[in-house]
Amino acid sequence: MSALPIAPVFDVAAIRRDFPCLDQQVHGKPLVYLDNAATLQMPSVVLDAVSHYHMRDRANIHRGVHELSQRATASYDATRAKIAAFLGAQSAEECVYTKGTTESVNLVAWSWGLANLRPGDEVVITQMEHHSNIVPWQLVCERTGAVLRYIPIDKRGALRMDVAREIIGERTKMVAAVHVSNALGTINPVRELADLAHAQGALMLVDGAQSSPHTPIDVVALDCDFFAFSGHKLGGPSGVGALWGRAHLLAAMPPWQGGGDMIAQVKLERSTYQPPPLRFEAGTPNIAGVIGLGAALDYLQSLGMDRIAAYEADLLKYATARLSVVDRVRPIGTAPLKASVYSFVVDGAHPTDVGVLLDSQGIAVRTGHHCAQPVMDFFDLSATARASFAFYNTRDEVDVLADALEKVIGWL
Ligand code: C6P
Repeated sequence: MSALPIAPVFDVAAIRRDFPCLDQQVHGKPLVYLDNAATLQMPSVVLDAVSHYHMRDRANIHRGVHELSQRATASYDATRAKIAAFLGAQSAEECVYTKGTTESVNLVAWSWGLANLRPGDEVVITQMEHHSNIVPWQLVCERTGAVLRYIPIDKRGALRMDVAREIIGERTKMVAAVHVSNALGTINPVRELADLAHAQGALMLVDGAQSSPHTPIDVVALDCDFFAFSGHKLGGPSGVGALWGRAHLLAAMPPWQGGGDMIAQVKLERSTYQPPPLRFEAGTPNIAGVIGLGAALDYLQSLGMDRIAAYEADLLKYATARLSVVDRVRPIGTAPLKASVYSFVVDGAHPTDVGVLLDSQGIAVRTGHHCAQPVMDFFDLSATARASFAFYNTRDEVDVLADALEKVIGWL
């Protein structure tokens, strides 16, 4: 349940006032922040929740009988139910606090993967994964003798589902796929992948780092087994996120890190462990981060994820039309289903130069390989420039970007 009432209309001007960082000049120009796929700006309610913890409730959690620890524990624990509601999960106990998507994938790879993968088993990922959904599987496959396979993409940056149907077979034990590509914006048919995985008795992990900020998530409808996301991409603090997993799968998984809070009893000879989610949460966590994440989820729910999705879909459509007519601009990633990301190259110019010159105009975009080097290899590029949109961006800002691009391209 959201702590804030749902906004009756999607009032972008009012929403922008909730984000203090947006209201500034950069290099003498009004900031146009279009690097939301890297990190979303933080609404005041999150800043307030984090600072309230530090100013009034700062204490360790699950460890103190004193008032401050009780208050901190209550706020910290409350985020779990908010995550469950945000993801459409059946139980808060299925939601494990992590450092973010990267740690969530690593948790599954190192805990479930080491315990379950055998030589000859196959883990299937896609060619458009972020490195955080490639490297953990490479590491665990090396140790277990399992084989890592990938589903290729086509020239538009869409998944080759015809190949997916051939690759996902009786040896497959895990399918791990990104829901929305950070480098291309492609929305993947993860429900279809989950059906293919389950038909073979395999599990399905969804990297939701880029879908969770832009679309309503329902893990039951997606029928996945694990779902990973990051707090900072949702307007929460960095260094915090979550892994959702089906209760019976989490219950069967061994700990992957040991320390305080995850144990039932410790003897010098051996230890016993808490049930999930605590089993996977060793050590003093990012308490303020988890509290801030709870406030961020409340904030997004108050805007309405379906409204956010509809608004951003319109903005991306506008941006695609507006930017695609700028001379020498070539979009990278033109799949039929996309969210929030416009990656592009300027023919004859390096993306870094484009990024630096746009910055001189007050416009923040990301340039580079976006931690998705296999995508760059596929398109025979070393980098792209990427404008990524959020619910507080406007068509006016898209126009500013398009006009600035025309200007800087003239300089290059
Ligand atoms: N993408 C981007 O600019 P962490 O770092 O754990 O919060 O998120 C990792 C991650 C995983 N999957 C996807 C699809 C992602 O986009 C990201 C983070 C940022 O695109 C930083 S590289």
